[in-house]
Amino acid sequence: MNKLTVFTSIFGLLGAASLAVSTPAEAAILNGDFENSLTNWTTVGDVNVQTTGGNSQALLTTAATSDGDNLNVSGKEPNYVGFDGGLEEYLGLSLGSLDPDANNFIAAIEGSAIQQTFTAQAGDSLTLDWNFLTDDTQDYAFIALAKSNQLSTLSYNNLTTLSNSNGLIASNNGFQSETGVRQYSYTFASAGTYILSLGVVDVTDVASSSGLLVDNVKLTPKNTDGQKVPEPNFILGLVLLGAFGLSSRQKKINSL
Ligand SMILES: [Ca+2]
Ligand SMILES: [Ca+2]
Ligand SMILES: [Ca+2]
Repeated sequence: MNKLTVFTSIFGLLGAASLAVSTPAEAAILNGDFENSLTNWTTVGDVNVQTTGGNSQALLTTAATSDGDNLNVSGKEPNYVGFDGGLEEYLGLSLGSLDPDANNFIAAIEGSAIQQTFTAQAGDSLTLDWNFLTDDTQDYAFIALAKSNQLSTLSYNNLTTLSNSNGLIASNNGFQSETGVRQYSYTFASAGTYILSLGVVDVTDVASSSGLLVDNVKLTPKNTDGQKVPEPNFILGLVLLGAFGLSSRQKKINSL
């Protein structure tokens, strides 16, 4: 190995190390397990944290206290949908994007949501646990996920709707029925700043409420394969060891 090869190897490794240092080891979805209440989340409408067995989850509902609906969990009313200043505008969605079929008068009327902005790299995976709770047949919950500059282009068909009228079971969460806990997963095709919104809406009328439980929202970096990404200091340590190893070998070669 000549000197040029040694230097090329060292600088190649240092280049890799500086890349690793500039990429955060942990992705930036904060308080995705809601163990710190609703910190780091923007909330609209009726949202609170429900804690059972030492575990906290976000609970969103369409229940308005003004309708005498005792399923309300925060004392705040759900926001109306489909008008300026309503739920869609708060979330950055365009008016009408939450209506399943406005031409046939199947429109979202009022609802609640949570939102958080974060940065993802290509190949990162977003996962979260959700449970749709309902006393109705047309209400639904949704996930809206888009790059921050593309959020307003989402339509109803781009939303992930969280409801399953064929698979509902009896609920122990204050509502008649629920889907049970299910997991949502999405792998990002490109890096960027993304906005994640989760919400629940009344459809057609404001009666018979629905709710959404959310927990364990997290971003997993692409190169973990189930293992933790090495800390930057550890990577730098490997590079320095490699560099020392090479330079001592170079001395030996020079002394021959
Ligand atoms: Ca939790
Ligand atoms: Ca309803
Ligand atoms: Ca309602």
